[in-house]
Amino acid sequence: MTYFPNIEKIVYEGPRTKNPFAFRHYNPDEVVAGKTMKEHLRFGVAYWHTMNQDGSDPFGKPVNERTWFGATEMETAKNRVEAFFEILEKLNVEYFCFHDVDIAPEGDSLEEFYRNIDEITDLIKEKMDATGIKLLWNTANMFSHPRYNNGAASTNNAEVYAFAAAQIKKGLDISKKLGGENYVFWGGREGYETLLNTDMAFELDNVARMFKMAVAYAEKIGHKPQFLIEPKPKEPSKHQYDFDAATSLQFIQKYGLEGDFKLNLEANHATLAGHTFEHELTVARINNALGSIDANQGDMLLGWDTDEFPTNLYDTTFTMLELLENGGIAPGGINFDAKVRRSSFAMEDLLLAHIAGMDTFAKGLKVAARLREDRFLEDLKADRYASFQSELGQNILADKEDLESLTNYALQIENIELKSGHIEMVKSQLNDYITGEL
Ligand code: XLS
Ligand code: NI
Ligand code: NI
Repeated sequence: MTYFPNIEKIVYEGPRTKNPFAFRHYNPDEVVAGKTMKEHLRFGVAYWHTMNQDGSDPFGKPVNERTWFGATEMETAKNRVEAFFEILEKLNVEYFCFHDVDIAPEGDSLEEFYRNIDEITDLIKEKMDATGIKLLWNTANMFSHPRYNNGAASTNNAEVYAFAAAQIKKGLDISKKLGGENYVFWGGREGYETLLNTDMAFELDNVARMFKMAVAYAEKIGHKPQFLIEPKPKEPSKHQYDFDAATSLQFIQKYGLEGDFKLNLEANHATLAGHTFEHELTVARINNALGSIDANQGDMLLGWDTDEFPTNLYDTTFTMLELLENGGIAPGGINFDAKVRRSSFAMEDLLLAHIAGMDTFAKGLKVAARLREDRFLEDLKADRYASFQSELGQNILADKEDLESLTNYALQIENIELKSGHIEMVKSQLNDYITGEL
């Protein structure tokens, strides 16, 4: 049984191909900046957007044409595994990510949920063994069920806290079973609606307590994935605790979680927080916390997490510059946390949309590599900070100066010469790199 009978495995055909089911830039084994594109990009497909998303929105019913629905929820769940691995293989993608509820029906009790998860992960494991496709990360969905109305690890209800723990425990068990390389915590309901009834310190202590329990359990079962916190400022909660990279890092540092936790950064979450994605990536990188990426893009005219497939070349170029500067993203990857638009409802759009995202990242990688080869930004920055190469600058950097010595120096200065940044010219030159003229 195949769900995409008319689509062959997608291969690289170069930018001039007219075949929509071909890569125009992503050539997995091509070496760029010392590594193959495949090694650089470590693409992953998100189960939830690809297999579970029905195209409905707050104003409209489901529209997506999907052929994997069966007579029971479990039958559908099994069909989805088949179809999912067909997509991964046809896209030549090596990694995938999922929430517990994406793969298996929750049933009427925790025991039933566990049984369903066991059965489906057996199937997933078979597929992984047969194809060599690997689990980038999994996570527990602790935001959709009504019990999580007031949060999961930050809940006001101790029994809900216990339920969240049970989902995380199972999440780590299946991470071990499937050899997951990372484990993600995105706190969709970990936040508050109003401070009138919220004890923020109490809730944050409890979130950290839960994370420490997760680390302890991973150690106990002898399977420790890289733990990742995924920041997002809001939505669904009005205010989410893991607001952005800087806030999440402060949390990690306050509770001494640096050794086990890094960040999973999502482009659309960055813009919701009022940052560019490259800002978030830089904040994580300079704090040794750049763990993995949820690749998507938002729409500046819409104020929510629209999770569009990344097609903006400037964004992917800046992202790849950061990833190269970081020395790579492994054991993280580039997970397409992205969904097809409501008007892209056909089955084949699932492949076309991923091809678009993969090509945009591949092209971004090539541009970023060229920029680095030419030392375009390095030279720009070296020139901008050149005054720190002077005797005065070197003394400051060597911590040889103090307020008094600097005051003595300042008193001798007759005229400070400032240099123009010529930033418009820089941006125009960057255009030439992107269009391939440079
Ligand atoms: C939602 C998040 C979510 C996480 C995984 O906005 O991006 O999909 O990536 O729970
Ligand atoms: Ni995400
Ligand atoms: Ni998101």
